[in-house]
Amino acid sequence: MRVSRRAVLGVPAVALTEGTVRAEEVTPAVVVSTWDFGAAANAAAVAVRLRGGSGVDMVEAGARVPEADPTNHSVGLGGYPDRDGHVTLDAVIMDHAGNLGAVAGLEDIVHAVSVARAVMEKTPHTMLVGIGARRFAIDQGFEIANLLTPVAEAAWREWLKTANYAPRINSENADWRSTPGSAGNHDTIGILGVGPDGHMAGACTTSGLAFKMRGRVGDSPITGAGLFVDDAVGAATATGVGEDVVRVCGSHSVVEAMRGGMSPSEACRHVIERLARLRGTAVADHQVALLALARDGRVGAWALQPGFTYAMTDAGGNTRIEHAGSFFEAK
Ligand code: SD4
Repeated sequence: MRVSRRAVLGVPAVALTEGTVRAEEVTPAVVVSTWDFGAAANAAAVAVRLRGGSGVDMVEAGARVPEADPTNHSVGLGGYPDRDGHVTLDAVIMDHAGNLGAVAGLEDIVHAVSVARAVMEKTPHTMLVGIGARRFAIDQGFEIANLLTPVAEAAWREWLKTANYAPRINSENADWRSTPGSAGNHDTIGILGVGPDGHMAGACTTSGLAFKMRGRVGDSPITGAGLFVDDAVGAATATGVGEDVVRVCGSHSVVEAMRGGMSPSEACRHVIERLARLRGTAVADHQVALLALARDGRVGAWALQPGFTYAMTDAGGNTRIEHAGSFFEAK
C-alpha cells in the first residue's frame, strides 16, 4: 500500500511509503524522530543542517517544534498537566562526545530541550530538576510562560471528575489504538541526527504521562533510557510508558545491541522482546516504542503494540513515514 501523506505532514516530500520497504533499504537518513509529527521537526533539523549547524543544533531545533505547538499534548506548551494541574517537562540532549544535559520536572519554560542544552554547556552537571532547573533557566534568560493552555486545563478538569488518585501509569495511552500522533496517543518526541561533520546527536522532550503523580519522572530525560548516543555505533530513543523503558535501559540496550552487530530494527526488536519476556502480562496494555539510527544512516524501530510511526529524512530533506513492527502483532 502506498499512501501519500503530504497533506498530513505539511512538509516538502516525495512519495511517502508506508510499510512496503524496509527502512534500512532506503537512502541513508540524517534525522529520524518519533511519530508522524516528527516530520515537521525533521524539516526544521534538516534546515539547520543545510545552514551548517551541528548535530546538536539539528536535534535541538527539531525538538523545539512540538515544544512550541499548543496542540501537542505531551510536549512543552499545551502538555497535559500532572494530577495537581502543573505542566512539568522532562528533556535530555546528548552529543557525539558524551556531553549531555537534562532537566526533569521543569515548570513554566516552553523549551525544556534548550534548558537541557544549557545544562550541558554551562554547568558541570548532567541534570537539574524542579525548582533548581527553573531557577537556572530564568538565570539563563529563558522566559517564564504559562504552559497550561485552556484546552489542556479543560482535559485535566474533565479527568478530575472521575480521577482515582491511585498511581495509574497508562492514562495517556488508554487509547493507543487510535490514529498514531492523535491526541490520545503518545506524543513525546525523540529525535536523532547526524550533522554535516558526520557526528551524531540526539534529544528527547516530553511533558510525560498525562495526569501523572506530582513529581513523577519517566524515561525521557534519563540518559540510557529515553535517549542514548554513541558516535561509533549509533543512537536510540524511546517513547511510551517510561516506567517500562527504564526497566530495560531501553535506548542504551538498543545501542549496545547494534554494537554487537544487530541492525537498528533487530536491535529495537531484541530489546522490546526482552521487555515483553521480563514483564509478561504487565505490559499487555502498555505501549513502548524504540527508534534507532545507525551511524551509517540505517534506521529501524520496534514497538510493543502496533501503531508506532516514525519520520525519517535524508540529507536532501525527503521525508518518509514508516510503521514499526510490533511484538503483539508479530506474536
Ligand atoms: C514518559 N515516555 O514520560 C514518556 C511519555 C511518552 O508519549 O512517551 N509519551 O514516560
